[in-house]
Amino acid sequence: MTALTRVIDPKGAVVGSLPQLDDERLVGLLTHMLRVRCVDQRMLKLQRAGRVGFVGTARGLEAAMIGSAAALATDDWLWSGLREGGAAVMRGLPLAEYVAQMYCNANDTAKGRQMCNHFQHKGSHYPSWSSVIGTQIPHGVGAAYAAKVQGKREVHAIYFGDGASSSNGFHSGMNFAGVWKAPCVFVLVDNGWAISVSSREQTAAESYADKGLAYGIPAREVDGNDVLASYAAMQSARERALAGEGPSLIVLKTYRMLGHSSSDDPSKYRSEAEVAAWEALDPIERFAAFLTERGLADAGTVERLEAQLFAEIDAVVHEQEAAPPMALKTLVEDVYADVPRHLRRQYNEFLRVAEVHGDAQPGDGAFPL
Ligand SMILES: Cc1ncc(C[n+]2csc(CCOP(=O)(O)OP(=O)(O)O)c2C)c(N)n1
Ligand SMILES: [Mg+2]
Repeated sequence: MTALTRVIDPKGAVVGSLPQLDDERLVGLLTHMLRVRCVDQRMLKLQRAGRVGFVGTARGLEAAMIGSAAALATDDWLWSGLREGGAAVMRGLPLAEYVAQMYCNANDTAKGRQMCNHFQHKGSHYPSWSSVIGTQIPHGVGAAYAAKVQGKREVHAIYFGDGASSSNGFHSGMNFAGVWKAPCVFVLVDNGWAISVSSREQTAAESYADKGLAYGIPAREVDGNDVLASYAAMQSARERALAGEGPSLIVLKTYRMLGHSSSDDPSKYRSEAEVAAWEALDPIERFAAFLTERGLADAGTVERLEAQLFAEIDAVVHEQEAAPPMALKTLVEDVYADVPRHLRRQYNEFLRVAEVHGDAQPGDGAFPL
């Protein structure tokens, strides 16, 4: 068992050792966290209006994701669980590609082959999400081990949820990583829930950090609503991996404020009092209080930043709503050099159906709602 590590307390007062970050980077962390929140708000609104199909938000998880990912270097890799799209944006995934993926339009780099809200970005070492829980864990470990064999100086940060810590992928990935001393960091985002299963009922272990013991992997529990503690935890785990000492497990304790996804009603399985208790621990308000205390923010900073971010996001949404749908022919591309006869037949049938019923239509760019 480990004690919860903190750098700033819920009121924003310094209670631990501050990581070395200059003022610009500190304010940058606030902006990145706010961008995650604003993008989520917009996407949820679009989903409710029937413009995009599905959204899973990260409200409440902004510090865990942004703080930990900010300590990664450009050459490092980030393997996402279900909610780290905002970290990918911070690391270089263009917002336009993010939104295009939500619409699965012609600019979607996954070519409409993923469910929406499942991002990928080659340029920033961000492999495509898998909705199949825990499968990214052995994939990330394998890639980390390959990097080690090839003598590359890079770390693979593998994110997953409390629920995913019960998956086969977690156990096999942790075991291989421990034995091979793979240069990876396991980031277990304990956000309180795995859909309707409470994280307290997910395991009989006293702490998720205990799960590292069986695999010889050092683990610590960190206050995931503390962006600086999340940063510091990744920074030291990364250094350990680069020094050849092997993987670490970081447990970021936080809370998923909204439903599991846009298809979920969390009021069916959790109390308003529980949600309210976590609302009071909001990671953005807490970090804004810290910045204010240091003279890096004032009472209007969050509001001003939000206005800028919504303007940025809305411009991108306009542009992507107006983009055409993915071309039908992409259905049969990329796998075979020459499209085989059975696929050609199916494709021709699609063309016939599209001719009779019409192809998918582009949006009319009429955002905001
Ligand atoms: C192998 C597998 N089993 C079940 C599911 C259904 N499922 C989707 S999300 C989820 C819970 C995931 O919880 P957690 O790992 O805590 O991630 P969170 O959603 O909290 O970020 C489940 C069971 C799935 N997608 N894949
Ligand atoms: Mg969870």
